[in-house]
Amino acid sequence: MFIDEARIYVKAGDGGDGCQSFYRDKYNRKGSPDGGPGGDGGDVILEVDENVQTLLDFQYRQHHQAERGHHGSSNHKKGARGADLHIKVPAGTLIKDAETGLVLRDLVKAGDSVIIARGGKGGRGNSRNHPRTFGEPGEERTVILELKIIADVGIVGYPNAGKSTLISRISSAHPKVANYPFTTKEPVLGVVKMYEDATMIVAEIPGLIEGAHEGRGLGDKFLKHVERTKVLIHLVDIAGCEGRDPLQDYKKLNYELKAYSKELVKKPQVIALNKIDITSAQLNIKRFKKAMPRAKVFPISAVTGEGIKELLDAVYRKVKGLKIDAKR
Ligand SMILES: Nc1nc2c(ncn2[C@@H]2O[C@H](COP(=O)(O)OP(=O)(O)OP(=O)(O)O)[C@@H](O)[C@H]2O)c(=O)[nH]1
Ligand SMILES: [Mg+2]
Repeated sequence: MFIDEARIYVKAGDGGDGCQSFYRDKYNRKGSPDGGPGGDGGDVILEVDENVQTLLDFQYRQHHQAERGHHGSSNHKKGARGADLHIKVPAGTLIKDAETGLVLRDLVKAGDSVIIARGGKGGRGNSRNHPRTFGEPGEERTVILELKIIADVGIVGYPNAGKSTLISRISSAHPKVANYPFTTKEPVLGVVKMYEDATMIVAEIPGLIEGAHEGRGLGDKFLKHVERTKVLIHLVDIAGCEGRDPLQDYKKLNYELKAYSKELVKKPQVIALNKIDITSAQLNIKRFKKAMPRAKVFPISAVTGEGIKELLDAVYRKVKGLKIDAKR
């Protein structure tokens, strides 16, 4: 279970100003007041959309503003109301006030919605008894959105195996990629679009090394996330860039999973042999296949993209509970 969190600033539309105007003609030189009222500002509404699954998009857009009301005009004409702003969030989003931390609403299911900032009232137009007034400001506030997510797929593998490179390539997430271990220190979530509306949520699980279950490296604190995923992509640096033996990496990591929980190691795994663009990979692929003749493996390059489509198809089929093709 991951907690996806976003902090957004919302501002409802200001009310439009009332109009100051006098109707004059040759019989009415002094003029009679005919200023129209301003329109109300639009509200900001949070609503559940079933097609939205994470709060990732809010990392790129934090400011959200509804349209202001239009100003009134002469001949008592009222300004148009500002359009409401509908912000789409996933089902299960908890909305908290950023200042007080109080829960404002829990949007549980499709169709749930809440107005989190009300538009300002439009001003009044001038009349015989009143001067015109200005529109009121729309409400503004900062809210925290919180969502509990269960990832469909966990990417596990030794540090530097290319987990961040892979998740950047296949999903909307863009964690830092660097040629040293432990670049990623927290799990990273990404949404993979398969086709049309079909998506799966993938998580990079960082920091697993030999001895992780005893607290080495970043320890076992992220393994609890893996327990809730349906399928694992076990990513192996098949080029052996770190000077280790890829086959040993694979075995040791499985041992860590098992040491943490016997159930975890039984989870369906799809084995991806990464970095096949490096020459040393070819020999290691042969060795790997020879040592594990019954395992279906997917040679890939997270950098060039080779083999990734086949990998994702197989993972997606497993997620959906279908069997992958007969082994190669
Ligand atoms: N040649 C080649 N290099 C790769 C490939 N995938 C990843 N790399 C490189 O391997 C290094 C580590 O990649 P990351 O994606 O940061 O690996 P990671 O598993 O997320 O590593 P940590 O987060 O540090 O545990 C980077 O220098 C990448 O450019 C690949 O398919 N081919
Ligand atoms: Mg990483």
